[in-house]
Amino acid sequence: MTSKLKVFTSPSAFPNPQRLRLFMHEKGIADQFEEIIYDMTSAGEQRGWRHLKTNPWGETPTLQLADGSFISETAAVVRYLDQTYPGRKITGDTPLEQGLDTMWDDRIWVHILYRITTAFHVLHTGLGFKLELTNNAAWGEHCRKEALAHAALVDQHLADGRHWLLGGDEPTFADITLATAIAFSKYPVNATPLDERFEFLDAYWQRWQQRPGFQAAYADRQSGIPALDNRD
Ligand SMILES: N[C@@H](CCC(=O)N[C@@H](CS)C(=O)NCC(=O)O)C(=O)O
Repeated sequence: MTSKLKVFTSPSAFPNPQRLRLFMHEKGIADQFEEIIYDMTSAGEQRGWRHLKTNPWGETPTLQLADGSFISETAAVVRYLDQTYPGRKITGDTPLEQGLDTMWDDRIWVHILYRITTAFHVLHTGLGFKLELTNNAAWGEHCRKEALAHAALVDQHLADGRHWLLGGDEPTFADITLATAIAFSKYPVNATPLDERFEFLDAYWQRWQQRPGFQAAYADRQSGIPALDNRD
């Protein structure tokens, strides 16, 4: 019997559950949860009726609370856990930090990560024929260009030598979103590796890989990125 809260996720190749997983490792609370990892592609468990009862949007991640209710949407789950558990406040300590973290997280999620995931879904069969019904090369290509344009703005922001988006000593949640966006840009079928295109994002990506929390979050070796999955 376990009294751990359940979190419904996917392998590390999937960027939104990975944002949550990376947050949990950076916060030091990952071992306090029971993780149920769905088979996202061939089985498509996330779109079956059992999961739809927990999250009608048919997505991961989803967290089950002690009273049996559910909370989903990555940023919502992260902000809830960050406030509930002790330790470093990864979504920011002060109201200003929280505001800036949300600003950067929104910019990166909406304009970079969501663009790349849309390109993933519409440029090829994405999650597989059982799940993907839309193919739209022009839309996918537009999304890829938007992601690159916004990544260039973030690269400029990092050009002043700061290590993390807010300029502090440790990454915040927006940095976690940016790390997963870079990782997903490198996913073989996406073929838009942001670290190879942008100098400061490259240094930033190297910096992330040194962190124990990052290494723990990618320990399943299912990111699809050879440099992560084959490291010592
Ligand atoms: N807005 C959602 C997006 C979640 C999302 O897109 N999750 C993907 C994995 S990265 C998913 O579950 N996709 C399943 C599907 O499309 O069937 C969030 O932040 O939680």
